[in-house]
Amino acid sequence: MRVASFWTMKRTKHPGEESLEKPSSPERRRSIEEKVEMASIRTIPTLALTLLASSGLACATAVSPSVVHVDLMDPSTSPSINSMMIETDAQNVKAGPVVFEVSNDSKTQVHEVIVVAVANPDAPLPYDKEDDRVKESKIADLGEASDLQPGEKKTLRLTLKPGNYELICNQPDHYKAGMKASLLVTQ
Ligand SMILES: [Cu+2]
Repeated sequence: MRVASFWTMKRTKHPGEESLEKPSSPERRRSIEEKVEMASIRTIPTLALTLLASSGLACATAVSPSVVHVDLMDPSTSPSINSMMIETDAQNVKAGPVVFEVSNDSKTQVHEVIVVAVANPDAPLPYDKEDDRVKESKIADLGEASDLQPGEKKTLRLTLKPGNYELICNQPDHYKAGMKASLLVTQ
């Protein structure tokens, strides 16, 4: 079976090898059979390597993280932006490892990003009006890239379960000013 399939492959790969295509005498046939046998012996290690390589690839695919780029912006970033905001390039990702590549694109302000698990994506987070910040003790803070200076970049690696999440900046007044973005993590 394996010999036959190798034979087909060999013929397909080398249509120019006419001597292998039309066996004309018993002697010739025998010599071809020997060649095929030798070829199949050489094929076995190759086959094993191929299987190893493909199973390795499958493993790598299974654990490769989702990447979300997060841009923290405000009017100093560009004249076209008229409020503070968080922009992401993915609104939903698969459950598992997630890498947040966070970039503070402001030219003047410190920003940050906190990943918060939320039960209801439409409900506002508990807010401390005196501090002008989300109450961090009352939220499910899963991780953060805190206090990025203007132009600074940070990487945040998390493993997320399916559910709703919110990305917020909790510098004073920034959440209220609009620095939030939703993220849905699916099965
Ligand atoms: Cu901010």
